[in-house]
Amino acid sequence: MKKQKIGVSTLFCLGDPFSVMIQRLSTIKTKYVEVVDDGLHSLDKRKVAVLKETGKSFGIEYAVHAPFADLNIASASDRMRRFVLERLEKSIAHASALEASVWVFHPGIKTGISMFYPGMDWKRNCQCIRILQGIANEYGVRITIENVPEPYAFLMKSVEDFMKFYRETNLNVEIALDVGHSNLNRQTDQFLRTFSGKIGHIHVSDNMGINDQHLGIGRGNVCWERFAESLLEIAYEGVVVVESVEHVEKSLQKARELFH
Ligand SMILES: [Mn+2]
Repeated sequence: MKKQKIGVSTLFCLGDPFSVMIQRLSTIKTKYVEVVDDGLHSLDKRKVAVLKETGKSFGIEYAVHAPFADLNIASASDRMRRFVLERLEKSIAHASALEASVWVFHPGIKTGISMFYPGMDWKRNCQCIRILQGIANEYGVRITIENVPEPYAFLMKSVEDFMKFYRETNLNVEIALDVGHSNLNRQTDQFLRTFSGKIGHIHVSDNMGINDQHLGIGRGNVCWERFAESLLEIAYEGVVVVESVEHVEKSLQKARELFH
């Protein structure tokens, strides 16, 4: 059995300057890092160069998490959606420059006027995903779409949402299964059963089943032993990225014990 690759997301230090995050990467013992392309760490040419240098020195492989603050691929405004796609294309280009093994992005979210135009936001969400898939193909980047958390008005949170997506589009974009998020709608097992061959990336963090707390592994009510067993059953071969914002080193250690 191949040993599962364990990584860490830079989400835990998104509040720190980019230079501090780079320092943390050199001390944290992991060879796989998912860079959050947002906030103080929003990528540009200089930051990509620093990451590449750091990657070379420490033998780190990267994933990139798309920017998500204020970016809605299902926006009701054409101009806003154009801007969002432009921003996301930049992120894909940076992921390509970093030779990232995967680019993770969020689906769209309903707006204050969605109720007046039933189905429009869903249509725009799917159109934008199609465009992103096309852009990513040009850059040679593999993309995965993340199941996002309750109680927000996101368009793709549940197994049913993803089934609808695959039924109505002929896209085979893989899923970035976020186990913290699927713990909130109690669908972790169902996600694994329904989409066993379509899961291309995994985020792990813990919570008490009510809020998306991004706790350390084992500090919430996720049944990690069962999840680890399920990964073996579906012969998952992607990376497991720790997305906790506390007890990060301990979580990495736990993940290494769990997923092997
Ligand atoms: Mn996530």
